Amino acid sequence: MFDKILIANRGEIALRVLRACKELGIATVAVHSTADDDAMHVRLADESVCIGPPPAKDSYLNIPALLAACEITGADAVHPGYGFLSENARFAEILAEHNVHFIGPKPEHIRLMGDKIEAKRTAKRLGLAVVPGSEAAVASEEEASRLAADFGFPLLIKAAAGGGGRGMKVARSQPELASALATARAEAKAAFGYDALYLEKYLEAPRHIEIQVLGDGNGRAIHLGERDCSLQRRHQKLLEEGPSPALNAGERDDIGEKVADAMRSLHYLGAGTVEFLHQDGQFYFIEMNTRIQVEHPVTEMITDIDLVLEQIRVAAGAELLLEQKDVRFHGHAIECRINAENPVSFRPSPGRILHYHTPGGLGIRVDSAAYQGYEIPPYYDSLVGKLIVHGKTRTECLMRLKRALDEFVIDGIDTTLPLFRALVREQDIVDGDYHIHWLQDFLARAVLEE
Ligand code: MV4
Repeated sequence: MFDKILIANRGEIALRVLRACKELGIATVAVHSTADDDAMHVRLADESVCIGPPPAKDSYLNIPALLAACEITGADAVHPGYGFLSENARFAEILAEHNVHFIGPKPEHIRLMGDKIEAKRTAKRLGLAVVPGSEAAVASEEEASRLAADFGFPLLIKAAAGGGGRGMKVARSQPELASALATARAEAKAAFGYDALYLEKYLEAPRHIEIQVLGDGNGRAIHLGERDCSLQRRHQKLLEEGPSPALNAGERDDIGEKVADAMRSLHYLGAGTVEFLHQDGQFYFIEMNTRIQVEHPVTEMITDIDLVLEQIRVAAGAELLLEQKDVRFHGHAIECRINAENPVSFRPSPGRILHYHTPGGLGIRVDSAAYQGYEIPPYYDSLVGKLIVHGKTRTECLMRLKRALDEFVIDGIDTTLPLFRALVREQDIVDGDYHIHWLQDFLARAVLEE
């Protein structure tokens, strides 16, 4: 096992990793920018190293500074959390070259899934259904037109380097195709410096359902069920839940086993999330994330498996002791991402938290690095904390969630708490009847009703 882990992140996920390390008896190193001198992850770690000025590119993304911090402290492993360097294959390789373990997948798998065309090709080869579309990069307008004749409109043009919704364009008819292709290519080039594009049949109103996996790199892999992450605004998830209201136990086992099999064939190492669109009872693979995700607590609450602890164990070379039959699903969990944003305009609202009171009681978990008097810096994402609620049934979970949202106090800044209080009272949410465009439609309606 590792002796000392450096956590190359900040905020609630840095705390989450720290907690797993403490329970394993592993020493911890926090790194921080000068904007995070007063951050909770710095206070709770055994040691801390300042790695640069506030902009992330100079601190949390600064590989030489992180290497120096490993060297100074003698850390033998790095946990990257999510975001920042978590899906940077080169970072994982550089750490290995310096005899520091990366707590995450093999670099080859990070790289493979980073190219969405390669990821899709791999998923298909491993037996997962993909959205009908081009099997390689689309080179020209003529080729796109030929594919359109095969698949029909509407079509979605995606960037190979994209993901998370960046650089996508819908084409609803032949006359729209050329300009959609040109715009997508220019945007991909500008955003990623890589303009390879691919094309898919556009699904009008699917759900976003993702499967959590764990592998030990030697052919053992399990799935931990799904999370329904359809409630998003501009590709930012707001509320996630598991199990998905759209699946029954048979469908869950079926897709889960297919995904676990694929991960066994790959010899996947670490935690991962395989993303699907789900429409009319069918699953279509779209992408895979090779990191721990923000919404991982939903899965932890319904399986009682500590995903970060398992990540650390398998990264240290331990074999996966959990077998699929050991994974038991119980009850229902919902996570709300509480952001420091205006709940109507979604404008970021950094600043000092004057009053802070978190809800408690049975089935309530709050993952946050916030505290009374803490000043949220303007440089990073606006997540203040995650409220995760568990119940024996979805109904019980929603009752507890309503109650917990009413208890939560964060004063001094704007937060998205009022939005969640409204959301959980919407009939469609109560019924679990929503898709990836539901939230945008709701927000448009809510403004009209004001
Ligand atoms: C799609 C799609 C419809 N059809 N692909 C957006 C993020 C990226 N991960 C994939 N995305 C989509 N891909 C096909 N063929 C619709 C979306 C999409 C979406 C997906 C998941 C969650 C929210 C979304 C919001 C808008 C569009």
